[in-house]
Amino acid sequence: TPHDAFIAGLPKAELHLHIEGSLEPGQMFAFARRNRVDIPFADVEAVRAAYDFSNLQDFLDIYYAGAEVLRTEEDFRDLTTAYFDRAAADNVRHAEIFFDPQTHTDRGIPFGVVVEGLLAGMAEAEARHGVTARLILCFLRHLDEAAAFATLAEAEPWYHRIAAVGLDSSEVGHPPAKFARVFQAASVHGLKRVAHAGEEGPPDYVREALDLLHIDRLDHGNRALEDKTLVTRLARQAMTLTVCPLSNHKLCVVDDLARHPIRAMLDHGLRATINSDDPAYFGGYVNDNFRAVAPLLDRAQLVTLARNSFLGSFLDDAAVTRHL
Ligand code: ES4
Ligand code: ZN
Repeated sequence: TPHDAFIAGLPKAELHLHIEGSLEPGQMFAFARRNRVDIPFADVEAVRAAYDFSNLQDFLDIYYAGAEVLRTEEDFRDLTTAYFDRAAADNVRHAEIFFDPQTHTDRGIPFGVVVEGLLAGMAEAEARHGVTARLILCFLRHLDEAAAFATLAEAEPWYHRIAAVGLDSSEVGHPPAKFARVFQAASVHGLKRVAHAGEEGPPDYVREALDLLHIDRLDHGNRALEDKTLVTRLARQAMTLTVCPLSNHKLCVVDDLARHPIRAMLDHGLRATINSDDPAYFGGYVNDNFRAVAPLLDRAQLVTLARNSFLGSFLDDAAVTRHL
C-alpha cells in the first residue's frame, strides 16, 4: 500500500504489548524442547491453525496455555530480546511492556525469575538497538482482589523498576471497581496506573477506570465511543488510548478493519495510539497494525498517531521532547 514506507520510517513508541503475547509459535516449540514441557500441538502450522478466535476468552485460553513453556530467567530474557529485535525493525524507539506475573507465580515460577529475566532482556535491547523500555505489572482481573494484593506485595523489591500497574484478562464480569483498593495502594508506592477497559466491557467500565482506578492511560477504550459524554471527557483530559487494530479484528471487537473506529477516535479529538497487543497471536507487530488502518487515514493522521505514542508514554518531558 502507498503508506508502507512512510509508516516504516516513523519513529514510534509501543504502549500496549503483552510480552507473553509476543511468544511466536517457533519460540514456543524451542522453549518447550529446552524445558522438556509437552505442548498440545504437532507443529507450527497446527499452532497457527488454533489461532482462530471468536472473542477475548477464546484467545485467553490459548494464550495462558502457551505461556506454560516459559520457565526460566533465560526464557523471559530471550522472549524480551526477540520482541525488541522485531520492534526495533519497525522503528519502535520506546516500549512499555505488560507482564502477567500471576500467570507464572501460580505455576510455581518465582516473581523474581520473571522480572529479572524481563529486565535483562530490556537492558540487552537498549544496548543492541538504543530502544528504551518500561515495565507494567498487570493484575489478572478474573482472579480476586486478595491475589492482586499478594502480587503487589511480591513486587515490592522491584517497585523502582516498574513504571505502572495494569489490569487485563477477562473483562466482562470483572469491573475496575473490584481493584480500586489495589490500585490505590499501588499509587501510594509511586506506580502509575493503566487498565484495559471498553474492549468487550461497557462504557461504564471505562468510567470506573477513570473514577475509581484513577488511570493515567486507557487500554483499548473502543466502547467509550458509545457514550458521547465519556468521549468528551476523555478528549478534554487528553487521555491516551492504546488502540490495537489487529487485536480488535481477531477478537471480533471490530467486524471489519475497513470500519475500524480509529478515524472516528481522532476526529473526536481523542489521543489515540496504535499498538500490537499480542502480536504473535493476532498476526502482526506495530507497523502491521498501522498498515491495517492506513487506508482510513491520511499522512498527517499517521504522524499524529506516532506522535501521540510518545506524548502518552511514561517518559519524562525531556525525553518525550527529544523523540518528537
Ligand atoms: C489481552 Cl487483548 C487482551 N485483553 C485482555 N487481556 C489480555 N491479556 C493479553 N491480551
Ligand atoms: Zn491488551
